Amino acid sequence: MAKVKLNAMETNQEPGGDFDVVIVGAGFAGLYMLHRMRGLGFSARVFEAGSGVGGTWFWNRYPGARCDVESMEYSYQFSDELQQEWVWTERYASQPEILRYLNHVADRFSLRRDIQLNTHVLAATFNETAGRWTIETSAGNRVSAQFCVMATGCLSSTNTPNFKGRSHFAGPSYHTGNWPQEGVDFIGKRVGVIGTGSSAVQCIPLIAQQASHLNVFQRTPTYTIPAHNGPLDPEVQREVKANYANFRAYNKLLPSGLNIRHNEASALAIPKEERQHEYEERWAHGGLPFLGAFADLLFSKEANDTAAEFIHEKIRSAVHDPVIAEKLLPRIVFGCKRPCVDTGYYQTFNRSNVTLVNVSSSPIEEITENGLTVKGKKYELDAIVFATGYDAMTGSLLKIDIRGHCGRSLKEAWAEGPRTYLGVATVGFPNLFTITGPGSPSVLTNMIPSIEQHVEWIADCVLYVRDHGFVCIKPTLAAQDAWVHHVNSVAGATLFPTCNSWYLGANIPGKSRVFMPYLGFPPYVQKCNDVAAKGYEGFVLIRGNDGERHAALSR
Ligand code: NA7
Repeated sequence: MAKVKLNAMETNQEPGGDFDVVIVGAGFAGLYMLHRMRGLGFSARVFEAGSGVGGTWFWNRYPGARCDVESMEYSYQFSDELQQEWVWTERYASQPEILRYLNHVADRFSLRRDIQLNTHVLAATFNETAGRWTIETSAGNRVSAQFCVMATGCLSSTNTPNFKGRSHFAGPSYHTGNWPQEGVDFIGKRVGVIGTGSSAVQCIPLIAQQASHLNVFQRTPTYTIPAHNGPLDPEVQREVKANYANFRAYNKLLPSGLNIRHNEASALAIPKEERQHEYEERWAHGGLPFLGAFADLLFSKEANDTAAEFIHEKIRSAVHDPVIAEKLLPRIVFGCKRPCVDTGYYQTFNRSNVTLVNVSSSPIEEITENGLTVKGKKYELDAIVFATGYDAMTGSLLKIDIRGHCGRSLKEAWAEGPRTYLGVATVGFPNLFTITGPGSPSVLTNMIPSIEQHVEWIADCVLYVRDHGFVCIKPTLAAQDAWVHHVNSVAGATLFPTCNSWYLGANIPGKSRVFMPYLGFPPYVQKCNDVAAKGYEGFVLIRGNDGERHAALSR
């Protein structure tokens, strides 16, 4: 930590400046974007809200925070030296280990000198006459940039529901996505965890070990697959590293960019025993590869039911009390919310100090000074943990007052749900790019290759603009409309829209219900490559003097 603080002090804090590129966020996306832009000779400045680099992995320090993608995959591949030298210690890396990795990356590529920490970007305004963005920050910066890249993350704007009486609670409360750096001691405390998504599933088993009593307030039971985490076998690591380029290239051809073996068979086309065998093998292997058990799990409700039933049986056998087990059974389509990956989640409900409280039919009524009430019953608590998720994919973007063509805000442009071309650009916002934005595969993939693909595509695009004498690039309405239509029709053919997931924005009251990510990493990459190869098909490229540019941008 001392080192991070020192580097923060060393960071350039000039209030003004003109840059080729301003990048918002210093997580996986922002760090690589900076490295790439600098490598191409562009001047760049990164603004980061946190007091250190790391993004998601800086903020999510709750007990048990861990990646659900295996360590050998969840890392950058742009530098072979980097991927060869870094040694992962566990099959699934913990938050502290990933944060150490990102700090190593920041140091190894001397990134810190262009990163300003402790700085929220408040506004980004496009000036049509100058053809440049003006970026204003909480630290008083007012800088200009030809290009603005939003590397703000898909799950970084926390959602704390506005429960009645929330501010009356006398004890400490925490959101998993904004956890105190110094950690939290729950020993001897009566703790309430609200939510049973991925963050809750990771922290509940560990908080239960400390708390005198833990109440888990569950609205929707979740599917979770055991991680079977453990030390990473050095031999496995050596083998992957010996063939890293091929391993990475192979994974990129898989639907989620993840090293999941996809069974092409239908769950319904084989005898029950064979199906059970496949599920058992996947359960024993652990983690997200369970999703690849059969080709039709996300397309046929009948096929999906077979997976749901299998997991129901696993829950029944893990949880001793049949009444509690029944309450834990998820009734939604398996996979329509991202499945969790756990260590001892269901077993935690066998502990005598853990109570599962159903808040589905009777929601939390009120938070009081000493706890909260459900159905008139009072739960006394010393601490509350909000594991209540995020305003995903659009939340962090819309918190910034982004104004493009004619001063129109992104909030207005996306009032009916986000609309982008390829998830990287939006009509009316020239020279603005979003890394893993809505309309791109992002959260349905291994995020790191998705981020790298976007960073490289954006960097190539900026280079093309510069080298061909253009000054601005913006998507056409026709290209954007066609892409949005395509994203929706692909999602519409699946079971994804059947449940109230954050993929659909359904967890945020008032948010438009639109399926935000694009399903299918390889076709997406192909489409992006084609667009670039055709001279940025679907974009308008603008050159010329101030007057011509202004006229072109105003159209
Ligand atoms: P998630 O997956 O969005 O989970 C949030 C949880 O909080 C979920 O169980 C919600 O229930 C629950 N929630 C939200 N609002 C309420 C209210 N008002 N009352 C009761 N319960 C509520 O967020 P996570 O942080 O766990 O995981 C996010 C992603 O990070 C995850 O998908 C992985 O990709 C990594 P609901 O299901 O909405 O009924």
